Amino acid sequence: MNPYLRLLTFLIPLLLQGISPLFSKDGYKLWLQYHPLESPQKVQRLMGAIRVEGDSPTLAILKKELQLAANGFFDENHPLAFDYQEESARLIISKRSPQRWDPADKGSLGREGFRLLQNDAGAIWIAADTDIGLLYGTFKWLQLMQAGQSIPAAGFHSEPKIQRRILNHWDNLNRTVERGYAGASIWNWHRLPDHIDQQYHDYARANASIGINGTVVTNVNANALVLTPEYLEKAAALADVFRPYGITLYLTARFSAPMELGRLPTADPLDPEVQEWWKKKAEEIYQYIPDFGGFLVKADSEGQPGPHNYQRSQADGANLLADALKPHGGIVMWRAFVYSEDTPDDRAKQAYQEFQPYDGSFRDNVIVQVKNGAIDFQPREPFHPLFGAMPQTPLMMEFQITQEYLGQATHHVFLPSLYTEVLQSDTYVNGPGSTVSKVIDGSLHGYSLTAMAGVANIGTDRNWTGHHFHQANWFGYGRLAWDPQTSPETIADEWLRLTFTNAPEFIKPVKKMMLQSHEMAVNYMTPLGLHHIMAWSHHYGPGPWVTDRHRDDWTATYYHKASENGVGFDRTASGSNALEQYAPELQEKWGNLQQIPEKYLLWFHHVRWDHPLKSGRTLWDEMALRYQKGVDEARENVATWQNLQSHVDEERHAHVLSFLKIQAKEAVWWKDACLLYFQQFAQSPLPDGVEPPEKNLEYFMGIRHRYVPGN
Ligand code: GCW
Repeated sequence: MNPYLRLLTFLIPLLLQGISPLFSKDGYKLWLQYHPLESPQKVQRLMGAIRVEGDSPTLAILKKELQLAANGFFDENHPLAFDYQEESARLIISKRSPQRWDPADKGSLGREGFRLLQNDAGAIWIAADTDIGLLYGTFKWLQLMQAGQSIPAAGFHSEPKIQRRILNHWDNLNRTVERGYAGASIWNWHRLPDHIDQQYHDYARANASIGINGTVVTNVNANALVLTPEYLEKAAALADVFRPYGITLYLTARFSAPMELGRLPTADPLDPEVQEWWKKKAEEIYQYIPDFGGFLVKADSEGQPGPHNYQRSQADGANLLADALKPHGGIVMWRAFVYSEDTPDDRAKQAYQEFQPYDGSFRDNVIVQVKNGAIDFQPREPFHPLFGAMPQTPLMMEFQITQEYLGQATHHVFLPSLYTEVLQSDTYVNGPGSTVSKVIDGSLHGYSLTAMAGVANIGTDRNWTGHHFHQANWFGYGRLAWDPQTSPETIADEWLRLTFTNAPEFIKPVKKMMLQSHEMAVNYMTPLGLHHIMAWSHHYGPGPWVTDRHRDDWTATYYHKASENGVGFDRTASGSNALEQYAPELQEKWGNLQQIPEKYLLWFHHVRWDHPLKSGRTLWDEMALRYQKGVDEARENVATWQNLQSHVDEERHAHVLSFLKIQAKEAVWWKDACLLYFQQFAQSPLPDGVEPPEKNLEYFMGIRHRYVPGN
């Protein structure tokens, strides 16, 4: 052989070996890793004889997914065929038909549900009534195989409990992302509609794999431009990509668009010309996007225009758009995040006051989108009092997946714990057991529309979400939107297996780390019901001293009210009485200093520093020890992860490790800054076990971060 050729044959494999890890383990593949199966024989046998019935863009995606999985699961090259005869097929993917199915199997699968069954001969059937149901079923089956699990003997049935499972992107047309910490917006509006980036497909595929079926691609702080033909054409190109993955596209609507785009003198919802303008606009949108989902609207909030500008109600505003969309099947998701510019009252009370009196006045294609708590995505908040208070108006949940107030890109906080805490909270409106999840899934009040939204944490970072572990929050959000009863533990377990490995020595400690991460972050940021004490505007790091700004309710002192007499916001009858917006059972329990769960203590009460808590310690000592506990755990996480090096590829291991170190360092920053600040009022020494700060309060107050992303 020619010596050059010989050199090449020697060099190429070496080069490939050297190069491929660089590209393969950057996290881009999310939970769809498809790493080699530990015992591949059985799955290999099944995938060696597949029958997929039917033909559609969705089924083409399904076949491609099976091929991708096979390429990863098995060592050798494994081209699949999908046309085995029924008798010889071992994996059958088909819609249900009366001939094939056991007459006992009459139960509904809905538009999106599926069933996995195994027959006596060991063949697997993935069954559904729609192509998208088949795709969901296939993803689930592949996930079970990756996780080393099998289908239960009685089969596996799954149907979403919530109709619309949506991501909200706070992405601007210029590709900045409000409160986005993982790079720029993945929507490249400038290149659309002609260039379809592969990432749009990958995004849709990732969402379909966890059952997300809708996306609002533009920021709620809306730009009317997206409703112009130029941008509608671009949005339509995205909708075309998403459609076969079962994903519906929605847009945000700026309330003043009739003035900005239509040059009308008003945007008054009761003005006939305004109504006509929206009607025409809706018709136009549906010409571009025949299955357009509808509008998400932020109105009368933080500078956004809305019906208040014309002394009209939120219902007037929502109904205007609902009427325009109705003939086309679209819906309006009208946000309840409305609060006054002038701080007339406790901010926590305002959304309820604004919406509750209008229960029953909204059109049937309106759903009111309510944040999980009454302030704003704090590390911990009691559930929003609107849940349970609007039996005649469908309410949907808005969770934040992006971590605006929770350490942003670098702090590992597993959010399904937070989501579940809210979903399982009891509103008591129809007696005990009236949980928020039953409000949301429609079962409590018989809502005909149900939905959940998650503010996305996705950007152009190679691993999509900045922190590898924040992929678990996207994943977990999808799982909970499909079934709000899914436990955080199940979600963590599944995500770890799909993303990293099934090794129990890895799963056990890392799962523990994930499951305690929310409580840990609450401890080092805002223990015992403290809230909104982050730095001004960008919310990165502590800022309990923030005071005296143009709006009171954006300052920290407004919320913690610390003085020598104590700390906390009195929301009982002696204070703002926000408590009155909850059911009597909760008023009684939370209004009582002895009975209120300590996690909500300073949310509802102003408490003396020497007030004794359940531990027997004073409020001050307990607060200080909680901050320390958060720090200790953040440090332990670094050690835990360091020990797991042999289970994780080098690239992801190093990435996560450096972020965990940042988190541990910043937990100390939080602890020191907050304790020094509150100590001025508590006037007590730090209790034993709390490390004294190395810097003084002035130092912390002097820290300025100028270019925090997402701001
Ligand atoms: O959480 C706050 C954010 C704003 C955001 C607003 C909202 C999109 O600080 O950046 O605006 O809430 O939810 O509308």
